[in-house]
Amino acid sequence: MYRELAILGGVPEFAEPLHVGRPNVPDQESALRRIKEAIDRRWLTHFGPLVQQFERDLARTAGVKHAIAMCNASIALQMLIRASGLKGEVILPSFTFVATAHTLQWEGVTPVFCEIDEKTGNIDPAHARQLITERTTGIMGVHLWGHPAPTDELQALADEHGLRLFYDSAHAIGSHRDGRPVGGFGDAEVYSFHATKFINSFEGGAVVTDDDALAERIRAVHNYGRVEGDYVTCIGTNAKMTEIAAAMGVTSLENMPYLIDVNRERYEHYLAGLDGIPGIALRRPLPENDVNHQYVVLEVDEAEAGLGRDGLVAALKAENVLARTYFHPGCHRAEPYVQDPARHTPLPLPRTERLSGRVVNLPTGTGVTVDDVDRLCALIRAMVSQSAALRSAVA
Ligand code: T4K
Repeated sequence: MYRELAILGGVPEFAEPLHVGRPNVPDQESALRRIKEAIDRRWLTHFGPLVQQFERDLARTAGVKHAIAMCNASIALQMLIRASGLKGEVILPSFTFVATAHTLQWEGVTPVFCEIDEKTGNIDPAHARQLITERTTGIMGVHLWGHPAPTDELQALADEHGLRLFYDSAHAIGSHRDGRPVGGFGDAEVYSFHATKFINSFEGGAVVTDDDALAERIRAVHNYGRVEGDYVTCIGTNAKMTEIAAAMGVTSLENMPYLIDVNRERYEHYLAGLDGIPGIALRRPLPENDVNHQYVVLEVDEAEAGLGRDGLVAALKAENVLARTYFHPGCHRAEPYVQDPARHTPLPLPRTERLSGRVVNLPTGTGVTVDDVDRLCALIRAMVSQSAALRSAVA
């Protein structure tokens, strides 16, 4: 429809859709070789050699002693919550993927949604402090879009109130804060290796921690409660990672420096290509945060751009660019939590509401070329400069 208006400045169409979350498969040959070796060994799951290697590689990446690989990050979060004995209420940002909240609720813990710092999109420790009650047992930080949360402030708050501090680090493997890798903060962190993550194992997740006792309990709960042989110590389940998943995980992880370079190169093209477009700003990392750039996030100021975030997403979709609005509208607006705001959202969350209505995630990673990025930026520039015409087309 927009193209018919002939207002897109002659920027060519994308013949194939551009996706956010297109999986990276950096070295197909090695992944397939490892998968074949696993099949030849007839050792397909249950702590096989590839899972063991992946766990060693992950622990080294995180700078911690223990990594426990699992079938996905949601289950890894649940195993962590279960093994650590969290109860009552846990404080977390509303501005995250709903899995962060659901895993707590699924384990019988009440998620209590906290406000964010609008500059970073991450949890605001000052608001977290206001939410602490006698029922609070922990804080679940999130390194949103791979940008590390304020770890020092959260640690100080947790220490002051005797709370467990965990991180949902689904987006953040390979990111650093003040030179320290994400994975070693708080009592434990959880990575995701879902296909859409820049390091993937088809589906997968892992808990990383320095806490020996916690690691031992997680190992038990993720394997039917068994520690050695058939000796059962607790009620567990089956959350194990397969060898096939680990084959992909090991291969992805050994290519992480290359994949971060790919992400950074695309981010820099976005930075240059979007420079000076009124009302359009790329979210940038704080100086103390070195990030993996797996999410490229644009903020749209409707008053200046003349086009709102949702209008931009619709206009891009018509051009075969499938942008995402991670994480609109915030967990506190999700059906299961909205029904009991006094319990889940005792504070108003105006910053979360504002930011979640203004951001859009753009395609990056090996699934797009820098030429695609340059063309996409030119499209956005044309859309904003012709926003009045676009607005009447959307209406
Ligand atoms: N905590 C946080 C903060 C998270 O963001 C997530 C997951 C979790 C915890 C839980 O982790 P896991 O349990 O998943 O390990 C996706 C992912 O399913 C989810 O992993 C991710 N976060 C969330 C942010 O996004 P969808 O429904 O938006 O993804 P989907 O399947 O629609 O795919 C997105 C795009 O990727 C599509 O445009 C197509 C493309 N794609 C996707 C897949 C799966 C491909 O091209 N190939 C593929 O194989 O949830």
